[in-house]
Amino acid sequence: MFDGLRKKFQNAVKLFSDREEKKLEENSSGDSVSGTITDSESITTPKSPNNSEDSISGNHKDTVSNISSQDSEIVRNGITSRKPPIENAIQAPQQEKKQINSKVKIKLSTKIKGTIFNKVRLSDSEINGFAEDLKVSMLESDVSYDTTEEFISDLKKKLSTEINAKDIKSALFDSVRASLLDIMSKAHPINIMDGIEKKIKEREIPVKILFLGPNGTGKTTTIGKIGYMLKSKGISMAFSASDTFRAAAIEQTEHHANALNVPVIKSVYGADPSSVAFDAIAYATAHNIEVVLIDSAGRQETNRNLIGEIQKMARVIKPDIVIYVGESTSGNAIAEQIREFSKFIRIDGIILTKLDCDAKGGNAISITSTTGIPVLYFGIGESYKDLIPYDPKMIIDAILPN
Ligand SMILES: Nc1nc2c(ncn2[C@@H]2O[C@H](COP(=O)(O)OP(=O)(O)OP(=O)(O)O)[C@@H](O)[C@H]2O)c(=O)[nH]1
Ligand SMILES: [Mg+2]
Repeated sequence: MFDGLRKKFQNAVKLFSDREEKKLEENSSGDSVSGTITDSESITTPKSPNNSEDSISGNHKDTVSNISSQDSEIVRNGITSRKPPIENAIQAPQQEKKQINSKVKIKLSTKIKGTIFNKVRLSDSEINGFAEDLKVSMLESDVSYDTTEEFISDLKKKLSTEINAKDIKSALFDSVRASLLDIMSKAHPINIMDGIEKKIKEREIPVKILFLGPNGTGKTTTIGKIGYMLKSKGISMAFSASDTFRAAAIEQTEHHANALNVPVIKSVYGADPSSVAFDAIAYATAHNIEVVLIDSAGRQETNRNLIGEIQKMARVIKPDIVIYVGESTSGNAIAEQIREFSKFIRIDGIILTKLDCDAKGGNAISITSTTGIPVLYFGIGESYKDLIPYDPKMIIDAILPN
């Protein structure tokens, strides 16, 4: 899980922080100890009128008055002159190249000050470069465009303050973590188990939970997993085999019901799914059963007939919780699918399945902020125990381990 994101985030942070720390190291060593220009480095100096080497001082200063702050001062025989950038040597008239082996005193830059005061402020271009690297990594990992943009602008704000010069990597990790947490905590989180237990306590039973989503995303398997979870809490339930459309769908629901020793209410293929759900609720009411888990056939958001059918189901049974089951491997398409579905039917929460098969994992980050609907659980395998609660901190720790 999250392998793609982990590698990309860590590479981006490591590359950038190594580069910055190296720059700082070089600059700070230049601050305290004079460096040496090697014999191979050539320095351009103006030719003095009397050809005396010592007279380079005054004339040269005029010639190079506009060189950048990156340039170095050359201290030679007690006289200070300037060293233009090696690749950008100023070609003044009557200059000659000389091989000089002399001491170099590197100028105090912001970064050297950073090493003195343990604080450093990254420049806008440095922040933009880092942000751009992360942005590409996120988009490649299926994080949605809008979420990526939002994350990047939040991160830039966080990075534009002073950060610890001694440990740039940790400072970057902390900022990235904080921005990720902001993004992932967008939709108000709901804990459906708490909600179910509260309703049971108040005797508002049966609690009706409808599962819907595109074909093959894992709806029926997830009903088995939620059933397993409810069972471990001692909560009674019935299953409604309301996928009367796909071959073997009824038997599949029955299989899970038998495995968990739960009653299943079913009909024949082609029967009205709403009436099967209605019967299941009546059965639960009659038997004091606390929860009804209602399956439905897979459907695409573009199929108006099947969307009409699920709307009817919602009208008839008035579910307490509607759960959209989508697979994380769908990439960016999933956010659009959910948005389309929610135009027709209220969706209270999302379960993102097959995260174990998703090499990228970006949906886990962006789905909540993109849709505004909370993710409830992740499906991480095919067995009953392979359902874990949505926990932004857990995801962040997986992507950016301490
Ligand atoms: N690896 C993995 N496989 C899963 C997960 N959830 C479901 N599956 C598998 O996905 C396949 C489809 O699961 P179903 O539960 O039948 O999906 P569905 O949405 O009910 O399918 P339809 O009713 O045909 O729309 C099955 O082989 C499941 O075992 C998961 O989290 N991880
Ligand atoms: Mg199914």
